[in-house]
Amino acid sequence: MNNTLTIALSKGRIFKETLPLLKHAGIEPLDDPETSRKLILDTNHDNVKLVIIRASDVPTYVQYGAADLGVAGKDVLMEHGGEGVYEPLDLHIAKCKLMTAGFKNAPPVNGRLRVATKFVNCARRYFADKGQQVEVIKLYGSMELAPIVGLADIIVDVVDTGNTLRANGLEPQEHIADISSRLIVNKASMKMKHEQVKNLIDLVAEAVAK
Ligand code: PRT
Ligand code: MG
Repeated sequence: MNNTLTIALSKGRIFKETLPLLKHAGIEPLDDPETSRKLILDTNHDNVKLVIIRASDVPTYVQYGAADLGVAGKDVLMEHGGEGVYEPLDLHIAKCKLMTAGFKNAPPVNGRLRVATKFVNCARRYFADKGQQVEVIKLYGSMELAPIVGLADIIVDVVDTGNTLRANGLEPQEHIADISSRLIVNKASMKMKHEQVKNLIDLVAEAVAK
């Protein structure tokens, strides 16, 4: 094991909202991922690197130890299952809700409800717990389109303001979970790099509490 700490982050809201927390911990990237094409960003510490990847890939990188730590939405973590990672800290950033959504006053569905989502595991679990038989259809984006074109009756997606849903004639319906981003840690890194990892968690926790 080396003494480099690798932190996996996604571009966009998670990167933006994590930056001040890392700054409080004394870590500042030397490049901006929004303008740089680099996938590995150096920081002001020789032994701290940031890897910039898709939001849904963050738990996988941390699970396999390709990154020691990461920041991921609870939606992404629930979908991944959380194997091989600890989740020591709720960062209270990138908050939203995982919800079902559909047309207002939609007529009742004959037969199995068709649910389009990228959160297939979350959706299956949610409807199974309710004892409702559904057909889950995996999509990778633009879920709002599915009910409009008749691909599905409803969708499961993360919702913040609900503006995207409303702009497409849909409304948020059932609340599945409150979502925020979490700091996650590879289980082996937590043991092998305990001092470094613990120190970082403590500093980030301090920044969250401020
Ligand atoms: O974009 P990509 O496919 O690479 O991945 P991603 O969409 O998962 O990444 P990103 O960066 O968009 O989201 C990262 C995390 O931010 C998610 O996993 C959530 O935990 C969290 N988050 C918080 C959100 C939102 N708020 C949010 N509003 N993720 C997505 N959205 C979407 C929403 O689905 C809608 O399409 O943003 C759009 C605007 O939302 P409204 O409700 O305000 O209109
Ligand atoms: Mg996105």
